[in-house]
Amino acid sequence: MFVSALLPKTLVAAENTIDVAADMSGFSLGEIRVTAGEALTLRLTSLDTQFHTDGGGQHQWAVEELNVSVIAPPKGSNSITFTPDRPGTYTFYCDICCGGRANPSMQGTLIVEEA
Ligand SMILES: [Cu+2]
Repeated sequence: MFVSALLPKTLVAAENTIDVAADMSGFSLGEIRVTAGEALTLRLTSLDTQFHTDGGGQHQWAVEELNVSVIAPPKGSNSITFTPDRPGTYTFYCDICCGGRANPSMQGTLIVEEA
């Protein structure tokens, strides 16, 4: 796609690993752009401790339409590797802490661009 060539690639780290941190105020990345058909690893890190009453310090990164979900333990990381094959705009969310999926601060946009 012509437009995508002009966009900075800073959101996509080397070897297609994308790091996202989460705490009670939301995700460190509100928008993530990837390319359809290319495998990527999403590494989610929770910045909260186990003493959080809401969710126990766990956070999730999930995209329902892509059947992808990863849960990071308190003060820890977890990753998932997947290949989005359909271009589109998807909502990723955490369904664990404060209000879950309905909480607007625990949401972001995953943009899968045509290769
Ligand atoms: Cu969360």
